[in-house]
Amino acid sequence: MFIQFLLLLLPLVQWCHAETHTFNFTTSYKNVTIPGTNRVKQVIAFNDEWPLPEIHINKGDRVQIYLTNGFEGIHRALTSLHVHGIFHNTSYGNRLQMDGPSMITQCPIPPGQTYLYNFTVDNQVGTYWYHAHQGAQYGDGFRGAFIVHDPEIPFEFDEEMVFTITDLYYEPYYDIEKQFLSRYNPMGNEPIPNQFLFNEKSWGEMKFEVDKTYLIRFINVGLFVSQYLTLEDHSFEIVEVDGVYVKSNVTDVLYLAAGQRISVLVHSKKSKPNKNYALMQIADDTMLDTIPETLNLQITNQVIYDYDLDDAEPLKNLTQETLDKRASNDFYLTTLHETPLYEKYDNQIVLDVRMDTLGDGVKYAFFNNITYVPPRIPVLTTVLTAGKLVTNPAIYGDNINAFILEKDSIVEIVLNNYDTGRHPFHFHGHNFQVVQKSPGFHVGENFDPSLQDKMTVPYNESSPLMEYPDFPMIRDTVILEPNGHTVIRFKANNPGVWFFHCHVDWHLQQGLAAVFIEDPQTLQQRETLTDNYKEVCDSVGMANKGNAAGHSNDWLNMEGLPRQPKPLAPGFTLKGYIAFFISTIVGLWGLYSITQYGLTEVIPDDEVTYDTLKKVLDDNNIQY
Ligand SMILES: *[C@@H]1O[C@H](CO)[C@@H](O)[C@H](O)[C@H]1NC(C)=O
Ligand SMILES: *[C@@H]1O[C@H](CO)[C@@H](O)[C@H](O)[C@H]1NC(C)=O
Ligand SMILES: *[C@@H]1O[C@H](CO)[C@@H](O)[C@H](O)[C@H]1NC(C)=O
Ligand SMILES: *[C@@H]1O[C@H](CO)[C@@H](O)[C@H](O)[C@H]1NC(C)=O
Ligand SMILES: *[C@@H]1O[C@H](CO)[C@@H](O)[C@H](O)[C@H]1NC(C)=O
Ligand SMILES: *[C@@H]1O[C@H](CO)[C@@H](O)[C@H](O)[C@H]1NC(C)=O
Ligand SMILES: *[C@@H]1O[C@H](CO)[C@@H](O)[C@H](O)[C@H]1NC(C)=O
Ligand SMILES: *[C@@H]1O[C@H](CO)[C@@H](O)[C@H](O)[C@H]1NC(C)=O
Ligand SMILES: [Cu+2]
Repeated sequence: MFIQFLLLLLPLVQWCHAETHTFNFTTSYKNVTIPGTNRVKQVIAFNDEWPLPEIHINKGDRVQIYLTNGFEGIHRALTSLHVHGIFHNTSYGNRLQMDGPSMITQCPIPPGQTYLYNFTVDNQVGTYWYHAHQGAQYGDGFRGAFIVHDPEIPFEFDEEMVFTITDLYYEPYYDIEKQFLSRYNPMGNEPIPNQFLFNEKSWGEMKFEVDKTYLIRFINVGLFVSQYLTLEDHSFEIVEVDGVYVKSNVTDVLYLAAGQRISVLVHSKKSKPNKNYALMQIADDTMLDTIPETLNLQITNQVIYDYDLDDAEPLKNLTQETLDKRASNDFYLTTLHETPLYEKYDNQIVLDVRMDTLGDGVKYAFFNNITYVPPRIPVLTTVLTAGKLVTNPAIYGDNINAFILEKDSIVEIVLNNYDTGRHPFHFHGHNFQVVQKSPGFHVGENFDPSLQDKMTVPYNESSPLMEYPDFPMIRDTVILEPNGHTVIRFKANNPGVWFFHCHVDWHLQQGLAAVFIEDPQTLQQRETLTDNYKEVCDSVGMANKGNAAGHSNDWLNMEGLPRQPKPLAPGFTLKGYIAFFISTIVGLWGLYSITQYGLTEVIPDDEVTYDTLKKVLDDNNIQY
């Protein structure tokens, strides 16, 4: 009896130890000189400071972030904040409206408004990060590490370090976005970064002492490009991936796609070495359509044993091919706690990934031929105000790839890539088992888009490419390789409205996203919209009730719902033809050169005439 009483008390005792961390962040634009260069870039600061702070909490703690939109000037941008990888599990009293993706779980925050992100981190530990979830905004530096410390961390080390890696664009994100999603970029060429950073600097260093074990957490906070890491004459022992402990795996090359995290143990030299070492950081150049001469793909970071010794020289033998071969493959990692494979699924959802040009000449990205177009009001508002209609897919419209999941069902998502690009897919509110992950196919070959379907190897359930692992890898961001497939499984045990999207932010802007509406009936019982939520929606003129189009009188009325553009017409009009013809040439030339030559400024946005385009091309010596 007494023991039982003590046991009852136990959670309370733990609760008493939980801390609350409160932050007051006001966004603003700020021009900073990128350390190590003389480049000035406009970044997004919090309270006038950049880089943004690392957030460190303990498991079970509460976090309260007051985010005030302080953007001023011409670009009074909207904003929102998402902590990547946190589950916001409502069974612990959390609320979904703290997740952050704009138009999914909240209205975007306009200048002058404050939104409170108030949540606890239950049953999760490890390496996470926070970033803006509004357009490509986080690319301008609205990002930082979010570490959840584990009082019972299952390995020993002497010291801990956190490092971010990222790509960087010098132009403000809103300008690049506009150039990217334009008919003057009909090939959909992703913008080429200007630079790569280590911990938001042009290069970094870490100080090592002899005979120590370091826990090093790496986070790719980039918009686009995956990167390799390798440390001269030391090896990495992988112990955590995306907040999940794994059985120690020793490797000398890591590969991190945008959004992914890997923590490693590194054992320093037993006795004092007579040199310092290079921690090389190498961009995955297969993701870049053009590689400008000015772009440095390799950064030499320093591991310093002794400041009196010379800096380490860059390593010379790092070709993409050798790195690719040596990098650890997450599919073959095993979780420390050996969570068994979900052997069967209740619900299989096949998502075919394609890229194609629509009638407005812009290149979009699709799941099953539907490109995500944000609804009129946040999906969460629809879920919480729809009453019994909540399980009727029609109220979510036909342009967000909405899927309704039943409570506690086992869901399998099959991703087939009918595209030549690498796509790191991220799921909000969950991590998932990676049960199949094919290699890329026909990588590097000259690719004929009309053969896309033939060159793709979609998942064939009757003859899977690899054995299903007994204890599959579990993570929250997984790569889908060029023309290959990836299959993931999870249990629908987290009622919510969860965004599923490519973490190459350019592809998200092109519409590569779906929305999983999980056990919405339970969500309706547990959650109501806070006054703060409704206030923010009021201030941007969005209804606090209704279907995807914002109607609550007739829930099936989709009038005014934003929709994807019509397909390219089979026959072009003369004017359209000339515009398309020339813009394709400009497209082949690449977004890089459009930016370089400032073409977007001289090409008028709406009325495109042959003469204006011809003049632009002639003026810039572009052959056509
Ligand atoms: C946070 O900012 C608000 C409004 O600017 C202010 O009233 C409040 O005192 C601040 N709180 C803290 C903890 O700094
Ligand atoms: C940063 O510099 C650019 C270019 O000079 C300028 O247009 C912009 O307004 C500046 N931003 C801030 C916040 O000062
Ligand atoms: C955050 O949420 C908790 C639990 O609902 C609540 O007790 C607390 O007052 C909230 N914090 C603020 C500042 O509203
Ligand atoms: C590069 O060369 C060094 C020294 O020969 C070797 O230890 C290392 O494994 C090589 N790295 C790669 C990625 O091939
Ligand atoms: C380590 O990872 C590699 C793949 O990168 C895999 O082949 C190997 O089995 C793993 N070893 C352990 C002990 O997990
Ligand atoms: C999508 O479009 C492709 C190419 O036009 C076509 O082959 C395929 O059947 C379509 N898929 C669906 C699910 O409609
Ligand atoms: C899938 O695999 C089975 C068994 O090997 C085979 O019979 C079938 O033709 C395959 N399906 C496709 C679409 O390739
Ligand atoms: C949410 O919490 C419930 C109750 O503890 C648990 O069964 C479920 O696994 C949790 N979901 C996630 C995604 O952690
Ligand atoms: Cu992608």
